[in-house]
Amino acid sequence: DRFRHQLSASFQLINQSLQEAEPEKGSHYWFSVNGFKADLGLMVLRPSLDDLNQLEEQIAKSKLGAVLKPAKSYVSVTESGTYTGKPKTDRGWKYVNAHLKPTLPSMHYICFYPMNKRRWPQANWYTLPYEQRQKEMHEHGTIGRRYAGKIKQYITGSIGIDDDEWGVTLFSDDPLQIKKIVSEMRYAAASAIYGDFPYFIIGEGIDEKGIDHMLNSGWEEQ
Ligand code: 76R
Repeated sequence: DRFRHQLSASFQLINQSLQEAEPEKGSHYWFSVNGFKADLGLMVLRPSLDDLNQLEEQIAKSKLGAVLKPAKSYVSVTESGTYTGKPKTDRGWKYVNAHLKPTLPSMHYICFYPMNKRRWPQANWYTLPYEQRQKEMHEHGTIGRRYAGKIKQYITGSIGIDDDEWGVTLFSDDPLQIKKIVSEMRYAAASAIYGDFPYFIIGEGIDEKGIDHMLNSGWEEQ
């Protein structure tokens, strides 16, 4: 029991240093993972790999880190689509900046999955002419924009950084909207012909109280 309270205290310290760095140095989102792939999830945005490493070290050396077993990890850099060219309006620049240096939303559900574009002989995204990729991404974007207000999406690039090519992070207050947008996009060529999706993670955002509950309450007597 004492040990569990130490874990809570350890979590508080980690969360405190996250909060102290923000909002100047990024944003973060804690979540409870559905299914037994993992229990606790943390998405952190920082301006450099160095900042991320420092945080990873702090967690690894903490009491909480001593009991956590890494289930999945993904490193990538925020990206804003280029197929529409440079923004021409203030609203356009606002959109780009909001995707390059996001403050993660407080929506209740998070979905994360990596994505690759195929390099099959008959379906090679990387040998398509720019105009065709632009056309496919436009169709893709048209579907996406219908979810404005219901889904917040962040595309992060990971070519040369992690195992897959992009990380897709979706936030929503309604998990069925997540299922819906991903299903709908599957039928557009950008995903239907060229997309591969190694795995999915879905979870529920939790605050300090929720994490304290996860670490401390409801344990069956040993
Ligand atoms: O031209 C345009 O209008 C499109 C703007 C746009 C680009 C360039 C855009 C819009 N995306 C772009 C790039 Mn996207 N996105 C995904 C997924 O599950 C799946 O099938 C795909 C996972 C989702 C759910 C999603 C949502 N997008 C990309 C790229 C990089 C491709 C490259 O560079 O070659 C990937 C991998 C990707 C994947 N996308 C949108 C959305 C949504 C909701 C939008 C509309 C956003 C808005 O206008 O507010």
